[in-house]
Amino acid sequence: MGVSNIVFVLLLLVLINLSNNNIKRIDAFHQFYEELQSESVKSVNHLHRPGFHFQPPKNWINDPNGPVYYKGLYHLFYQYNTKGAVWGNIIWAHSVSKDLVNWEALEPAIHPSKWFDIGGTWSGSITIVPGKGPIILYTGVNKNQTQMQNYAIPEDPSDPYLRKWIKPDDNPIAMPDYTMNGSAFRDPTTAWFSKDGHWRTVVGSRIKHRGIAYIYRSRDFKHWVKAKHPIHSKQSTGMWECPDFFPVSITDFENGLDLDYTGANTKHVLKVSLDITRYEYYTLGKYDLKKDRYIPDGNTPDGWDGLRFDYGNFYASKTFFDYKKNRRVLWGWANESDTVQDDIMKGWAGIQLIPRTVLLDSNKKQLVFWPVEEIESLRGNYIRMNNHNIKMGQRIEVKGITPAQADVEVTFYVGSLEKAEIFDPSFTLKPFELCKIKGSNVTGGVGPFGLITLATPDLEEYTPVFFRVFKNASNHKPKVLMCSDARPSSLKQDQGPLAKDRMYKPSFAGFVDVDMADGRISLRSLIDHSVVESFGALGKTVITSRVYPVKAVQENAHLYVFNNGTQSVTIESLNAWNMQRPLQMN
Ligand code: DQQ
Repeated sequence: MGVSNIVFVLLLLVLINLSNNNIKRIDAFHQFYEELQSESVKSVNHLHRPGFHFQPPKNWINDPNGPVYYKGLYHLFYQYNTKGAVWGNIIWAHSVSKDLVNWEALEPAIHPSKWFDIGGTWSGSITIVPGKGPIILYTGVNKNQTQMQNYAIPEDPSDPYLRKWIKPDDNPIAMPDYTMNGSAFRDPTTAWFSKDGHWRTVVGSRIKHRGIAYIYRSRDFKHWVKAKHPIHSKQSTGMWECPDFFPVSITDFENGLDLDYTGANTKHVLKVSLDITRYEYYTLGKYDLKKDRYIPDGNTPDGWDGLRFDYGNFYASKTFFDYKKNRRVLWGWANESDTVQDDIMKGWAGIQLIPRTVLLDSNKKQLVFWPVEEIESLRGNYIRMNNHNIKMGQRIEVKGITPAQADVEVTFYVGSLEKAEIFDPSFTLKPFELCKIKGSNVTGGVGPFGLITLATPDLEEYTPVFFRVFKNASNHKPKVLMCSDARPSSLKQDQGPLAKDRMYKPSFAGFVDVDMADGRISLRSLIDHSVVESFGALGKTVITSRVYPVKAVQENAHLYVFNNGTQSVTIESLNAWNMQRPLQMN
C-alpha cells in the first residue's frame, strides 16, 4: 500500500469515527442523530411520496400505536417526531377514519410532560375496558432513561373522537425491579380479561441477550403485578420490542377473535419485533392461563429463523380486533431505505403499510394476510389480461393504468414441475441469500416469473417481484421461493461510506408453503411510488420493499409481467387498477 493510500485510509477512519460520534444508540434501537432530530423540515418533496399509504404531511413516523375501533371510528395513533424527519421528540400522534382509507388528523394524544414520561412517550396499545372506556397503556421514559409503563384515559369516553387524553398522577403502573433491565422494558400489549378475574398485558424486554416477554396482571387496571415467570423468553434473540399476543381459531378460517375469547378451538400467536435484526418473528402455540405460560408448537422455529408477518421492510406491528367486521387487523410500519440525508431533504420518513386482515391458514401451520377490503374502494381505471402465454425471456407490458400507483393481481398457471430445478435439502442458504444468487435474470426451469415494477423500458431501473419454483429431489414436491429484489431499483449513487449514506437495497425473500397441486400460484402487488407491497399465494408470504428510482418515477414508471424460466408460464388472469388518492389523508 502506498503512502497516499495509507493516508486516505487513516482519513477515512477518522471521518467514520467523527460521524459515528454523532450517532447515539438508545438501547440499540432507532438510530438517534441528536443534532438532526429537531432540524425542521423546509419543504416536502413529493417525488417518492406514497399516494394511498398512511402518512402525515411531513416529518418522521414510526410504530403504529393503539390501534382500536371505537364508537364507529378507527383510531390510529403512531410515534411521531414533531420537529424533524429523523427519529426523536416522539409523541403519540392521532388520526381517525371511518373506513381505514380516509383519515383525519386530530391533536396529539400524548406527549412528554410528567416525570414518568419526560424522556419519551413510546409505544403501547389501547384496551376497551367495560365501564371505563378505552385506556392507553404506553411506555414512558424518565429523565434518567429508565423505561416504565403508564396509562392514560380519555377526558370524555363518550366522545367517539377521543380527542383529549389525561395522564393520571398515580402513574407509572409498572416500574422495572432490580432483576430487570430498566432501559429495555417497553411496548405493553392490548390487555385482555381472563375468567380468573384478571386483566393481563405483555411487555417486551431483554436481559443480556435473552429476549423476554413479561406478563402483568391486574384486577382494576390500575394496580399491576408481574407474574413470577415471563410468559415466554428465548436466549440469544436480544430485545423483544412491540410484542403482540392474540388467539386465532383453528376451526374458523374466516373470522378473527377478540383477545378474551376462551373457546378451546384456538391457538395463540406471539409476535416479537427483534431489535437486533429489525425484523419481526412469530410462533403459533398454546397459552396456558393457569401457569401464565406460552409454549410455541414444537414444529415452529422460535427466533431468527422463525415465521414472519412480512419478509421485507415491516416492523413494530400491532393487531387489533375490529368488532365491526369480526376480523383481526394488522398495522405495520415501513421505514425508509433511503439515505438519512435524503430523508431530511424530502422532509418525511416512514409510512404505515396498508392494514391487513390476519387469519390462520387452513394448514394450521402459519398465518395468512390480505389487504383490508376497504382499500379496493380506491381502485380506478381497470385493465385485464387472460390466458396469455409467456415464453422464456419474454416481458409483457401492462398498459392502460398508472404503474407508479397501482394494485395488480395476477394468477400464473405453471402446469408441470418437470423442468423445476432440484432443491438440495443440504442447501443452507437463507431465502434472501438464495434470491441474491438466483435473481430475476438468472434463468431457471420453472421461474423466475412474476412482475417487474417501477421499471424503465430498458430496465436500467426496476424492482422485480417473482417466484422461482424448485422441487424436492425425492418426492418432487414444490419448494417455492418468492423474492422482492430492490438491488436493481435505483441508479442513485451512494453518498458516503456509512450505512446512513447508502440506500438500503436488499434482495428480500421468503419461501411460500404451497403444494401447487393445481399448477397455479398468484401474486398481488400494491405499488405506491416508493412502496412495493406484495402478497404471494393469497397472502401466505408477504414482502414489502421501499425503493427510490431516479428515472422510473411517476408517469415514467412501467409495469411488466416476465418469465425467465425455460418452461413457459401462462398469465391465467391479470387484473390491474390505477389506485386513486384517498379524499382525505390527514
Ligand atoms: N419504537 C418505540 C419503542 C419501540 C420501538 C420508540 C420500536 O417503544 O420499542 O419510538 O420501533
